[in-house]
Amino acid sequence: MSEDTPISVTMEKDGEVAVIIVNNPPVNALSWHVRQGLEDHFAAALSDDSVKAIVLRCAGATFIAGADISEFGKPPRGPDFNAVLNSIEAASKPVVAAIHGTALGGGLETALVCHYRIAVPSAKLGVPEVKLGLLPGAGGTQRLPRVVGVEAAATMTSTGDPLPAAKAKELGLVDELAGEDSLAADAIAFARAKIADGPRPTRTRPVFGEVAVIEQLKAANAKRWRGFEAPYANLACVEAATRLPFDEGLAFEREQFMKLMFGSQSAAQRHIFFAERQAAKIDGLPKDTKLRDIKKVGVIGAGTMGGGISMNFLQKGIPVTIVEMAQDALDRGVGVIRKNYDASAAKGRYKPEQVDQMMGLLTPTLGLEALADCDLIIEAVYENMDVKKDIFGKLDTIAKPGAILASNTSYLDIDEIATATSRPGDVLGMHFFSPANVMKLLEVVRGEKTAPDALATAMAIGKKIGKVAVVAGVCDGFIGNRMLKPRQLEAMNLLMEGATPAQVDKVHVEFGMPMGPFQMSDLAGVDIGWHRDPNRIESIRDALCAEGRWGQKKQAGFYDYDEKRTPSESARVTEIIEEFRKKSGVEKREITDQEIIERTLYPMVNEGALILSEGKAQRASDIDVVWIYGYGWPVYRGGPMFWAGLEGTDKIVAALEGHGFEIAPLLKEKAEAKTGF
Ligand code: 3H9
Repeated sequence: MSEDTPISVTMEKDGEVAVIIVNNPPVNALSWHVRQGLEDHFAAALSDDSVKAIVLRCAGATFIAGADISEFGKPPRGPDFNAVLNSIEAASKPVVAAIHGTALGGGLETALVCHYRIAVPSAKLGVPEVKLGLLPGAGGTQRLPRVVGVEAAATMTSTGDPLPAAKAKELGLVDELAGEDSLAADAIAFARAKIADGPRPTRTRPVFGEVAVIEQLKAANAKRWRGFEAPYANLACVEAATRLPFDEGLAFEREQFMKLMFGSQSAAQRHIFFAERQAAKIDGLPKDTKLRDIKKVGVIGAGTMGGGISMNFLQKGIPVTIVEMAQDALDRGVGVIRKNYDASAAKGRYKPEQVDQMMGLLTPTLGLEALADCDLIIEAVYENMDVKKDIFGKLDTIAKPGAILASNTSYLDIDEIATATSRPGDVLGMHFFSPANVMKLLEVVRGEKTAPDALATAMAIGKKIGKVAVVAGVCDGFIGNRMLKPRQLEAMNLLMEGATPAQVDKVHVEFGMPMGPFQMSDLAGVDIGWHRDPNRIESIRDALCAEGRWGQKKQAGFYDYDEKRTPSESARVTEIIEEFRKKSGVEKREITDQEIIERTLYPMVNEGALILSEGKAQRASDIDVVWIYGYGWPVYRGGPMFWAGLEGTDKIVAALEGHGFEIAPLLKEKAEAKTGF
């Protein structure tokens, strides 16, 4: 151990039991110095004849939550993890892992080389590596099926979802449940009781269970895993465990792990892991900024958005007063909330009494005056500046001092809305994405005068209701919708030049998006933002709208739809496009899939660069988070700005220039330096 080695592992003795304690906040990750400490202290405990059994436990909030992800891709330091695990496994004295909080990834792999495991009832055990585009690469895929069987091991590794301690005990992953507050003592007593039994064999235990379950998992998750490499690699390793001797299985696992570790998917998924946590941080704001207390929320508008927004708070036990203009709209809105909760209850997500409880927290009303005692008021009426200003003007006279006044606008100017009040410091945007009770993204829009504590409170409440909140500056469409604009524009231009909606959409779906621009338009409503004058036909979209082709809701849009909303290519749309092409004298030509990528996705990167240099996003990774959680950008491509680095910013600039785009100076800079964002 050198002088600069942090002391993150210590050892105590309780009679014949040595207790090795890991203390590496915040999550006891297996940083190089933890591996070093484990190696040193296990060696010491094993060579001490007075020690007859060893307990491994952790200080702080959790057991070991995995390898230290921040070390990945850096030059190796400290002892090799597998070597440390092998020496624990080979210990001649029984080793007991004492688990609280979460035993995840490398943490569970460490527990798996221990001969016994004891856990508190609130503990969770899992191998979430797949969510980082990886697999448990320290023997997890080989040891787990020997303990819990093929089905549980295949499910745990390929989904990454952790098990509660009680379930883990049922499966034999945990030997005994400790008292919630007496783990340290219970583990010592358990270890003492195992001295006579000695270490329990691990590697020689046979794998049990049916391999057929692996194919069933693949079939059941085909949609969810589309494009991902890691779930399949995890399953291949579990399958290998069923037919290969332990050491060969380990070698296979290693090979698969290295392939994933040095591939672009895991790099992207690790980027998003940190990006999501980084997004919560507000530049220039002290970490200890005092938050405002949010005990009661007001929502204006009981339409789809208002209802969805309200559900987020009700689910967290926060009372909501919901306001509408007319009784029937209010009743309809409340009815939809109830219906949604009942549907979730039918799927087993809630008990009926929980639904009643949540609905009991909802106060429907027709007057804004009822919002006087709310700490946060979110306006979710239709997109019209005058209407919004009128509401905010009224709120100014009704809301209590210090209440946060938020607009759910998706593109309007928050600063202008704030001028309708005498308290612009309390005004900000909280832009939810539809369906608002499901989508994880929340853009928190910081106005010019938004007070720091109002902003910090909106971000914190976002986290509390389970959203990934990202700070955006005031601009047309904020981060997400602003980047959507150039994409939609070019998608339309491509139709004029010879591409079909189906071709453009196919390229996007193959890229990994849940749907393409035209499928999205049909789903959202082709008529959104349309001028509503059927005689004014200046674009393909105007022509579709004039004919009532408003999208899925009309069973006609860029595609034709049957009663089950199954799309098919539309001869009429082809005709409309042809007419427009002729009228504007554009020559039809073959459009390649590559050109579609270059003209619809590269311009998003260009717009992202503008957003960054204008300071409308705090950092490139925030833009990535917006696109992953708000629009379904494939996480294995890391968001548009991360992807730009993979693709090559120089290649992107060259292609955009070739297509006649004006290049954002920041993107040009990155291209010249041949770096990503
Ligand atoms: C692995 O184990 C591979 C092995 O098979 C080995 C193969 C050879 N490393 O999430 P939070 C940081 S792969 C480094 O906000 P929570 C995180 O960035 C790993 N840092 O807390 C944040 O930092 P900051 C498998 C980590 O209470 C802080 O800790 N394991 C790691 O909401 C707090 O995090 C996983 O994938 C890490 N492993 O949730 C588990 N984990 O404060 C990943 C966290 O600077 N971790 N940090 O922003 C988690 O799922 C959650 O962090 C956890 C706590 C549930 C543990």
